Amino acid sequence: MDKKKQTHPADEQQHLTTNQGLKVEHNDDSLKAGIRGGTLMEDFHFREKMTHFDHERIPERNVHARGSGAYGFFNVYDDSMKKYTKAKFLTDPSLETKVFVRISTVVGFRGSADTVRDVRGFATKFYTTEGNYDLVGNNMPVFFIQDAIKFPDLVHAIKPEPHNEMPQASAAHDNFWDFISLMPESLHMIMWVLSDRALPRSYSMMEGFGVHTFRLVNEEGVSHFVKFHWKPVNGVHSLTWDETQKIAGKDPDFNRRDLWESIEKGNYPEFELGVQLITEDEEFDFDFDILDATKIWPEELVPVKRIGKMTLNRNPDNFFAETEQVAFHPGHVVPGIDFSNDPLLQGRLFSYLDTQLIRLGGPNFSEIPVNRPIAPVTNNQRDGFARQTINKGRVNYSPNSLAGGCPFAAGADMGAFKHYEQKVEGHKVKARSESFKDHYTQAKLFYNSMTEPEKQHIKDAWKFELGKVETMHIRERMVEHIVRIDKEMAEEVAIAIGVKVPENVSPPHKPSVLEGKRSVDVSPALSQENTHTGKIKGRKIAALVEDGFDGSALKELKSMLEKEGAMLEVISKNHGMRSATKGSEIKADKTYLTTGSIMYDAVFIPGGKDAVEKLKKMGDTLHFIKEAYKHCKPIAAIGEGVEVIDACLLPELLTFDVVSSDKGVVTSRKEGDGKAVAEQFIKAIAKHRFWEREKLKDMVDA
Ligand code: HDE
Repeated sequence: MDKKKQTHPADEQQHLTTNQGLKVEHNDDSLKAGIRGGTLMEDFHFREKMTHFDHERIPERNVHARGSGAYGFFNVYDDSMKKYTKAKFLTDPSLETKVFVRISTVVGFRGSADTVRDVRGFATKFYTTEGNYDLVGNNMPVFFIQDAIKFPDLVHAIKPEPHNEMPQASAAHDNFWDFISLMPESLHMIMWVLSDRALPRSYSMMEGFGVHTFRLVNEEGVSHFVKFHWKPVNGVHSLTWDETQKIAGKDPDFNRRDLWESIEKGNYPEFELGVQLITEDEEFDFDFDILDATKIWPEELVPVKRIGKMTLNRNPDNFFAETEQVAFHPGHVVPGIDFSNDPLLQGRLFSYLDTQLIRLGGPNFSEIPVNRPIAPVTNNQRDGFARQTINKGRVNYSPNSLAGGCPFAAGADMGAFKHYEQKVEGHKVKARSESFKDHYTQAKLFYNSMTEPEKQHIKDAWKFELGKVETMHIRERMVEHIVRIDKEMAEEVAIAIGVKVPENVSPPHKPSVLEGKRSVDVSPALSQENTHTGKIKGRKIAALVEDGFDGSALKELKSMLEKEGAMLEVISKNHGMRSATKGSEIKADKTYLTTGSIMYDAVFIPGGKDAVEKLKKMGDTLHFIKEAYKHCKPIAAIGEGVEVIDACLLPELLTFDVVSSDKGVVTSRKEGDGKAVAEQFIKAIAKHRFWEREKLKDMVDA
């Protein structure tokens, strides 16, 4: 007789059950002794439900607590990397390697806002056929400190102060700048953190860096030093400081939502993987130590070779199960990738495994679905909290004869990982190499490589950060460091924070071992303005619409934007359908109450006499346009729509029928110019910001 097939509850109707699979009859009242009586211990359903709830929270990550995740895939372009590495996923173009990426802020708690000034973590788990490889990087190529032993101090200093737990997700407080003022090795990283790189417009619009020097090792056992890069296909784009603060209130999930929505809409974020490679012989050729994580290898000295592309194309199904429980570790490597002696990296190799034990409750976190490798796992490790694998057989030790010696260690020729045999010699010392003691050259290099607007943003960021420091001698010590980077910057900052620029600041120390080595004074690759690709994929454009708008102009623009992977949202006073004079009616996506200009990259105002008469008189509309203008964003209008821009009385702006993207305001009163306006508007959106307007910002009341 056939046995009844056992099915999983999820395959049947969705009955409510206990964790034992027992169907539950009543979920709204606990079991009581009489209708007004006490609750009975016997109510196992109540106790199970409540106990589970009581244990729902796990410790958030000490750093990088707030993150967003996505699945995707990686393809290497060709087999040219065979010369450098035996890692299959980097050399076999026929392989498509599944990935999970988690992008995070560093300082804020798990519920903090996305758009704070901070480094972004950029961690990628490659599920390769040879085991999981984790590239646990950041969106900045250097780090604050040179030796891992200072990490607990750095993190204590930057996190909220321990006596009152303030401020949240911000470095702008005394403890942090006290620490930094005494740690000049951090100054290069500080320049990055004060730059626009710390305010990404979108997770698809930032670079990623492995930061440390790693090794690639080929089939012959020859090693090259390598630095890893992620280059966003969308280019690098940032928010302005004013926008970030307003967005933190209006939509604290701004970057997370943007990532989620782009993937749902099929505008998949894409990043090219790049490598900088040098031979072992070149190790001492540069005016920095390649083991020092506070230094970049300027791309003009060591070019980035783009070797493959990652596409993020699937959102996780469950935030906790996947994004929260994912466990990265720089020590998760595959054959062909190895470590350097960078003392920061060496410390990380200890910390990441250690932290997962407390965060995920024991040693079996690699069995959680998001962490599970696709390569088979066979070893003698057993038991521990929440063990999932049901190991069979009696043998759990090695060597053994009872299981025929299995599982046995494979040779490197059978795909096993073999540590690179580096010769080491030296005294056991707690000390730092002299070659690590140049703390200013690359901070200066970064600053000198910025455009004028980028420099101004850095100066403004100093003013904000140090302006929040209450202890005057910390402000003064910081200004002394800034003098060694750029005198003019120090003078401007000093005035703003009310201190004097000290006389006779000692010049920066340059270790003699680094003198006369390969160097550059300017690195154009450091300016994000040089990363723009002319594409508008992932950008969001607002259209301001009321009843009686010109539907045909809006429709034309919408379809042109969508073809380029951008998104148009209709904003109106109220939700519901807006009637059109020409073309078809359209649904309002958002109202002035539920959104704001800060959430968009550009603004469009279609014509239509009735609509424009209303828009011109609406304070919210005028504020929207003025604020977009102040944030240097493209604005376009066609037909009567131009009158709404005129009504804003924007400084130094006279709208003519000049259909040009030069100034970022694209207008024409001629209805027939719809296509030309749209084309120029798209060009302006690609440029993103028209920084020359920044000098007018005090004249715009928004
Ligand atoms: Fe991390 N870091 N880190 N870090 N880090 C963690 O690991 C640590 C450093 C980075 O999305 C922790 O699982 C030490 C550099 C990312 O889950 C912890 C040092 C870089 C993430 C830890 C560093 C990073 C982390 C906290 C100095 C860029 C988030 C939770 C030696 C190359 C990964 C966890 C995710 C997370 C330790 C410095 C990137 C405590 C000791 C440099 C992207 O283990």
